[in-house]
Amino acid sequence: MNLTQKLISAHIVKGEMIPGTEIAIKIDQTLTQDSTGTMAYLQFEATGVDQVKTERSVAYIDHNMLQASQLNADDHAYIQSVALSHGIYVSKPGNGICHQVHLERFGKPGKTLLGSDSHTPTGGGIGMLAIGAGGLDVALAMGGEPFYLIMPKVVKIELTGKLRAGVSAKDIILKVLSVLGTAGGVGKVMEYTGPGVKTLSVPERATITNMGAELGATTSVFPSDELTKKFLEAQGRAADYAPLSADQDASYDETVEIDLNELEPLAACPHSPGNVKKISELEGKKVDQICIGSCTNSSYLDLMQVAAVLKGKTVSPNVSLTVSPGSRQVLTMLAENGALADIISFGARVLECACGPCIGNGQSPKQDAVSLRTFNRNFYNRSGTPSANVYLVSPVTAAVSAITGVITSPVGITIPEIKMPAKFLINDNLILKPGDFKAVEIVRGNNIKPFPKGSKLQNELIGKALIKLGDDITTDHIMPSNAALLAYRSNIPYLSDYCLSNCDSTFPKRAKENNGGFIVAGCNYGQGSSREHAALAPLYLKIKAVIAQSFARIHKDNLMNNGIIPLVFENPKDYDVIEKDDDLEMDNVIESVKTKSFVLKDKTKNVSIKLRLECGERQIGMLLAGGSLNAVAESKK
Ligand code: MIC
Ligand code: SF4
Repeated sequence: MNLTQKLISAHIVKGEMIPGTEIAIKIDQTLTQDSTGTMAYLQFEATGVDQVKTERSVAYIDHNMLQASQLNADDHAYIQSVALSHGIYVSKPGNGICHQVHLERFGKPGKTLLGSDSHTPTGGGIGMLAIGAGGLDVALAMGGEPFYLIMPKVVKIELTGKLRAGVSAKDIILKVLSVLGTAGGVGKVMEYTGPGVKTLSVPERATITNMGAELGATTSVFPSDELTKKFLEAQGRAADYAPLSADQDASYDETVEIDLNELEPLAACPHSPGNVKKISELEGKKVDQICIGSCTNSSYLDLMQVAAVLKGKTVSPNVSLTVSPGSRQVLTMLAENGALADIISFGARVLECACGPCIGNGQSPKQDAVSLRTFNRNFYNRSGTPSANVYLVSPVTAAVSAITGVITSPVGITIPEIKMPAKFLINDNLILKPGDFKAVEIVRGNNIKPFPKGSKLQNELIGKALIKLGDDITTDHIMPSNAALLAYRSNIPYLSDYCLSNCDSTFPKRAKENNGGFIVAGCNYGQGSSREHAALAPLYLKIKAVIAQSFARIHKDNLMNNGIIPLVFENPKDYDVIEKDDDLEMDNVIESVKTKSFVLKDKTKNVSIKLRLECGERQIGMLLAGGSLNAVAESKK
């Protein structure tokens, strides 16, 4: 068996490991973060479960850090109180980004992890089966329900050779993205093998598995080996180690070969992580802003390399440089060994250990800026500046470019080798253990509004094509997140007024005037984040179905969890037929869901279009009931 099959077979509770069929797996650990967490815990409370049934569940507070009013602080107080009263650990604000901290303090090779954040696959860097999902799925998993997914195909990514100086793990995943594209991983797990694996440290592996999310992959995974063991020992967690690898004769559905010797520094150009070019093609481009950090690239290793490049130099006069360490462990270690002083002396603006600019929470660059970021996403307007051009690069590329003020290749620059520490600094005083607290009162700020619930499916769906979108619409298009909106993650009525505003600001108003309707889109609809708000806001606006050429996994599940039908064209060319404002109608909907085959009448064009529902058997019941919570409630009757 390959490693993915081994991990799945150790957790499978329903179905068989046949790619394309529905399976259910037991979830050992969960994580939530605050921008999806408030909603996830409201949903968890709705399930009526008293104490979590997982081995370990952790609530991180790392996204909504800007406290421009009481709203975020209120949500944080709710998360802390609801978590502690239900047996969930809390990582307080300032402790770091969920994925970085989970890797450091909680992740265990061989375990399953479900997280309400699309970059949960970071845990694959230590051999976990770590999957991102909507908050509702995570809420159900906390209550002991298995997680349902389509058994993925497994892609072998065979790494040979060794990276040259100046070439980084980030360049490996950018290379994979250039080969497979942003939809190339849908329905697949990326499994890294080959002699190149042992040349990559745990944080480097985690950079790669983290950004596997940008391929649309179910997850990505590395073997758990001697380096994993050393990493866990250095975190004081030797007992959590378990060796894991694929069998010698393991078979795979596809293979991608990457010779690390031949890689060169790369960048993802605006506005997609899949728009990859060589740094050598971009060299000399003037840069206005550089941001180093995010769950992809803010480890001890990353920032030590950055500090080594910046030491004794000065930031280019035209560049604003920010550095956000991934965790307090990283920041404290840099402070203790003097590297932080090198970063500060260089002229960097050191931000707190959090997502920060990665989610548009501050540091929006100036108009038309070129912003170089070590992050994982450069979707349109994610930075908060619509005209900005964001390039995704490795930390060393970012660091050398901060010196020169133009995009610069790090190849040829002497960067001292950074060794992984034999012992990380361990201080868990910002992690609250539920056992230490008794009878916690749940605190609910008045911004927490009831979330919309789906209702039983109607047999006839009538409405307009309210919007016609192209390919690769991201969840940042569907439900934008920025400093102004993040505080409203627990207030869907408010957020829904911004739904799809990155594509057409009149959409929410027209949806309300028309009592809902349909969304029509091209390929890979809903790529990017796990935010359920990208389904809840359309649900609130009475969107009945989304008709697309194809969907991204997490968003499609979120739609179905909330009772919205995701339909694909039987003949992709029919996409061209439907135009905005066409009157659409589907009857016999209940039977159509059961047979997964629909006929859509475009009354304006007077044509019938065949549509297909691609889902598991359980999701049929969910759609009929009007969403996952209704289906679970019905099953308990
Ligand atoms: C992201 O990187 O897009 C986020 C913000 O972390 C999201 C979660 C969210 O929208 O709250 C994700 O990746 O799932
Ligand atoms: Fe936070 Fe950015 Fe990572 Fe999302 S991608 S978890 S916003 S750092």
